[in-house]
Amino acid sequence: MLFKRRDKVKKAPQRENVPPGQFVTEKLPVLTYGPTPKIELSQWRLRVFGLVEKELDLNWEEFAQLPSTSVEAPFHCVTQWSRLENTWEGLLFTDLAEMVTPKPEAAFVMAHCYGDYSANLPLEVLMDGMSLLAHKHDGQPLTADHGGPLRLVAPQRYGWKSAKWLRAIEFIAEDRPGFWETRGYHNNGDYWKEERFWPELS
Ligand SMILES: Nc1nc2c(c(=O)[nH]1)N[C@H]1C(S)=C(S)[C@@H](COP(=O)(O)O)O[C@H]1N2
Ligand SMILES: [Mo]
Repeated sequence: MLFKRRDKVKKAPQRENVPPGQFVTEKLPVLTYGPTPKIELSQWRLRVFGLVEKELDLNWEEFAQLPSTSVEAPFHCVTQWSRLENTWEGLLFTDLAEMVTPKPEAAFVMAHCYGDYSANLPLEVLMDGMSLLAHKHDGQPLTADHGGPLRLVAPQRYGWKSAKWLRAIEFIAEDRPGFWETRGYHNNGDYWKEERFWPELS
């Protein structure tokens, strides 16, 4: 593997307790809407576009040159399972932001995926120092089912925001709902606040 390892390990702030309404599991279940897209590494690209000073369009070799950082973080799915200990490895979102320089108007990010899926997040959440573009989980390259070759991981939100099979990152000024956010899931998805579904549905 080409990925350069960094020494530092980021740790998501762990609270003693599991978020309300969640149950702990040891396994990492697969949760996907629709089929797992087939992505050839030779065809894979990551685009970074929108409100940035410098857009990017990287192939896998280019992506693999970028610094890789380990992050330890819990993973909480809105369907109520939580896997508390996960080690993700990849490009910290803060490092990506340094490469592209978001414009002052950029306030939100849309993650676009191979297949028909997207997820929106406030830029501030992705700049939390532990959100990353991950290519490894618990020391192993991400399997296709878990979003390989590359997925977003936003440890401070429910799992649906951690978009698998990342294809593009778009910096935007006005918030827009993603795939599940247009289908009844809460726009924000903070698991400590149990922001599971549209307020009018609960
Ligand atoms: N592209 C894509 N990303 C996705 C999903 C999906 O259906 N498609 N499901 C989301 C949901 S609901 C969860 S809980 C996590 C599950 O990740 P896992 O399958 O690796 O456990 O991926 C999220 N990312
Ligand atoms: Mo989920």
